Amino acid sequence: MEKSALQKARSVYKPKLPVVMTGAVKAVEGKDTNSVADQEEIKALFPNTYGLPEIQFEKDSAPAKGAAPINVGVILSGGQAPGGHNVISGLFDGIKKVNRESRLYGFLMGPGGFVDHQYMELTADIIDQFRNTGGFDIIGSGRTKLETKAQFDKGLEILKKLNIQALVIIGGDDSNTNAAILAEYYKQINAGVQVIGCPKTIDGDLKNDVIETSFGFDTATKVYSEVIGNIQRDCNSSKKYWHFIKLMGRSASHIALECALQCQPNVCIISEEVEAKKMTLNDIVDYIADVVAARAADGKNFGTVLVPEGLIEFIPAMKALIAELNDLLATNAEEFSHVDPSNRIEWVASRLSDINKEIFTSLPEGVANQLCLDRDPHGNVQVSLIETEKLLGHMVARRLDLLKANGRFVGKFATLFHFFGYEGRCADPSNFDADYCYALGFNAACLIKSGLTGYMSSVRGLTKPSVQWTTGGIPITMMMNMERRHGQMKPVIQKALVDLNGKPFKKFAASRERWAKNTEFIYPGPIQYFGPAEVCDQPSLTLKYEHE
Ligand code: FBP
Repeated sequence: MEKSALQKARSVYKPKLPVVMTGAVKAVEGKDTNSVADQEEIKALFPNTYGLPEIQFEKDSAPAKGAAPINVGVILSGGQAPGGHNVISGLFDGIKKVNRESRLYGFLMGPGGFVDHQYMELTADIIDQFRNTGGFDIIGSGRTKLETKAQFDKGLEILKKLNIQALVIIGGDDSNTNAAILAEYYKQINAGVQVIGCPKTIDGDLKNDVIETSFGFDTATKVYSEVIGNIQRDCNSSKKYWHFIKLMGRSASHIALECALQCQPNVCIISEEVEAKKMTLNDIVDYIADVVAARAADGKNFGTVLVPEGLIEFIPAMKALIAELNDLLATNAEEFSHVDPSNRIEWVASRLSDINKEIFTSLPEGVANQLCLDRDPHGNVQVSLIETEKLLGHMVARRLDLLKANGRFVGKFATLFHFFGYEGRCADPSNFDADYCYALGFNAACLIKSGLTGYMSSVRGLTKPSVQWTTGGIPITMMMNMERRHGQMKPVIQKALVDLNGKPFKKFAASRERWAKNTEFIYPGPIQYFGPAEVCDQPSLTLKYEHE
């Protein structure tokens, strides 16, 4: 693999491991745990792994004893997130520290590789090529859902063949939910295989009281903020465009909120607030149009609007439409697949209830079509593919035409559209993510060595310098509740949406009127890997405000 100058320099970066992990550690048990809700149901579903204690690692002063080698398998699951390679290199170094003869196997292209026995051994040569790099290309990732007994049994065959004692699943809330189910199953059948999860997703929605953030959020939001900042500077230089910028993040608006805190745009929509205030699409359009008109009255015919990609699902009327579409398309999948693409909208409209038909047929054709596309394997609408930013831009233009006719808008409204998502998912991890991920992987090796299963690797105190972070394990069942999925109640890890009473949102809400009226753009610039800690090692503002 040919490397850029930056890649070469970056490959020798040594992640700053928490001090506690630099020598021998012992696992100290905390209190027994309970699930966040629905305790009785979760307990009944996880009789072998429910209620386990939290684990914290402490330095062990006892003389180090030699330990047998451990063979470990690793899976990257779901969307890419910067730092995945460092989780794997931390895990590799961790098991090699236990015994030089330990071996690490990577299952290829996600959980599918585990079920289909596609794997490769990750040797030191391979690992060294990928240290501190972005991407998941070391072994690839995939979205196959690991959920059936047949898959678990098939996977066990290869684990046994390779003498693997533990499987590490690096994934988001759904993948870690499945890790917990797998851990429970292997314990129940005495398979002799431990399962450990690691919290991954740029979306930032896998977090709670005990998992402070998912890895990748820090780097991805820094990449998006750099580009938003550049656009803002361009916009403030020519003063002639309104930029509508959609940001990835699935349902939650954490990414949009973090970018707003970093860049201070004129408008940022937060889906969770839209839902809480029961706002309609027209309410959102009116809000943006009023900001545009007020700035135009001050002679400012330019600005930026940040739109979270999941917005459409949070507008109550759209939510109801999507729910009916989900059912309609799931129950008539075969028939729908034969409908000529040019007739799809008509086919769908004729089968919807009157109220949803009215909304559906009022949408621009592109958006209506996008709402009918395939769902992902977890049943989610593929919100990244819906051009919400264009929908809003066009509707705001129509609204401004009306205001103009009434003499309430005196300016110009020229729009440009952007979507930032994929360009942030494989960036070289920031120092924060490089250190955090390496610690998560190294810590996973410690959890394995301690004989634990059904735990998520947990590294905390993340607003402090990384050497002061604390490490341990959290029983995954502790994060679970029961939710309706595909028409059935299922145990799942509770997704964290933006907390409207939390400090990050409050900081944003306290400033947004000023940012709308004035031009108070911030230009964060690119991620810095070398230089002073205040430039290179800062965590996200979301993390900082949540823990100050
Ligand atoms: P994960 O939850 O798997 O980490 O996915 C993150 C994400 O980037 C979302 O923000 C986005 O909606 C989705 O993946 C896009 O999926 P795909 O890569 O399949 O297009």
